[in-house]
Amino acid sequence: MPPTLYMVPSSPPVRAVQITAKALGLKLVEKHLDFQKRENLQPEFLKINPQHTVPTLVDDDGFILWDSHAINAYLVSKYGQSDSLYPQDLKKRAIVDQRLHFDSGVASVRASDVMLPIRRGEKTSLDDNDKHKLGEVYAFLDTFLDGHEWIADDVVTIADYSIYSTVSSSNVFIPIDPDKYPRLQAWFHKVEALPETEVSKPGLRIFAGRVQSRLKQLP
Ligand SMILES: N[C@@H](CCC(=O)N[C@@H](CS)C(=O)NCC(=O)O)C(=O)O
Repeated sequence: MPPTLYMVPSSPPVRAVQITAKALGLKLVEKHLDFQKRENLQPEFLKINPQHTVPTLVDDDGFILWDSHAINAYLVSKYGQSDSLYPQDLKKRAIVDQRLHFDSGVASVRASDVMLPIRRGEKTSLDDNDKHKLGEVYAFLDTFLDGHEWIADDVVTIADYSIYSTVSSSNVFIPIDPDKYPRLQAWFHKVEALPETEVSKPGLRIFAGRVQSRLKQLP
């Protein structure tokens, strides 16, 4: 029996897990939760994940894990034919982990800070502070890419998938300026062209449609 993924298609971290599963050739049973109906706050789901977040994975043996970064590392370690997406080599893995923590602790947090007030209808435009917050993330990422093909290594890793999922969402609000962040822009197009990222695009389109309908002035 394939692992089950509790998910919402528009969620950036869910999309990162979908991409990783696709890259591994792993089929997941996707269980959609309806956040409007607060299905993630119902007792049945809270028993699985008391933090009530998606993505949440339940593996074939009942093992439960949440947080997209942890899930992706687990999936590659358990189901990967090789370690290239999450290398065993101590230093290579340390760099991938650093990028994953950057996504988890900086990039996705700032993206949420900017996006959530708009998604909730509390704001209909972006201010300079929003632009500064995401601009700084783009600048950091552009620097990480100096001398590197991919975000953490010379090969694609799960750090590319997580950061792509976050940046493809931020890009809806504040498009990457190719003059300021040429390496980031080039990397973004390369990740977008990877066949495994296709699986995440319907969810990204839902996300973009919702956000754009709430923004008075499109970027
Ligand atoms: N760091 C987590 C973030 C998970 C997260 O916050 N997911 C959001 C959707 S994008 C969620 O489930 N929110 C519902 C809630 O917190 O109740 C990850 O990478 O999985």
